[in-house]
Amino acid sequence: MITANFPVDPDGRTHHVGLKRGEVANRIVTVGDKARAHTLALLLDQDTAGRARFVHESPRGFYTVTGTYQGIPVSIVAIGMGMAMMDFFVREVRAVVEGPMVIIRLGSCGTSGRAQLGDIIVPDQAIAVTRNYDYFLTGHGEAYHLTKPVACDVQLGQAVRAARVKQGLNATCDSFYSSQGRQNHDFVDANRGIIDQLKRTYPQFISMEMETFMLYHLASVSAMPDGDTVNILARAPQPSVRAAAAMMVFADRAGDQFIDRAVAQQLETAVGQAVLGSLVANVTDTA
Ligand code: R1P
Ligand code: URA
Repeated sequence: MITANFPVDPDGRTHHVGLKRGEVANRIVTVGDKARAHTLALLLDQDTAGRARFVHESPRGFYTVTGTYQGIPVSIVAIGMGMAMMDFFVREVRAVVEGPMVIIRLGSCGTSGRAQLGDIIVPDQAIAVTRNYDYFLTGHGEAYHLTKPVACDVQLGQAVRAARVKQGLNATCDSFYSSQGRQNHDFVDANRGIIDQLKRTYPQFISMEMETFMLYHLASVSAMPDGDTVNILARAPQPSVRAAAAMMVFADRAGDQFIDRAVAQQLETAVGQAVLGSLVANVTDTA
């Protein structure tokens, strides 16, 4: 029977991500777009000696490749954009994977000036920036709400961080446009001051994108079956999902420049290799 609480089809496939037990590994690299997933899939062990590789696209556009990297099972999952898609992805893969999980997001981001085009940022913390709809209804309060920071998994963050990588606080925004301070004359966005507000509130602010906070947040409240799922202040003593992110700087907002597509593709392969390497090599307590 399909329940309304957590719908899965008769084969056990979750309703949006479309995966069932055995189709997704407990070590995952998640990306935004399918082309990046294809680039990363080329880095996986190739199909010799009949080693099968699983590929699946759900009707909602979640695209999964499962194979091995250096002999260890890994999945690459393209989820699209935004915190809601990250929420679907993390919850639905968690539901069909046994035991501890490690998830690294390989994404792109903009920077307000503390980094340069083509830099890699591994944010040790992330906040969410959300539009305050009441401000646009009433004119009262702030137009955007900034949360407190949530941290990545320390060990995993260190593993992903290589010599050239920058760190800092990432702002995960609920829009590419309004809450990232892009000016658009078609809408009232009240966002001229948002980047300065971020810099003032969080001096370590370095990057803006649209998913990482949700990944860190869900990891921070994930619990092993015997963990404390009730007292959120106590936090799950042993999170069942450990998370980090590596983000390529595609937009320099201070210099108003966007990365060249060819440069971005080279970057994706290099960062992909580093991320897959840390996913399989440096994380000790994952099956
Ligand atoms: C916007 O262009 C998209 O790029 C960033 C943002 O978070 C948003 O999803 O990440 P990805 O490159 O991973 O999609
Ligand atoms: N992704 C974002 O969300 N913002 C940028 O400026 C670049 C990539």
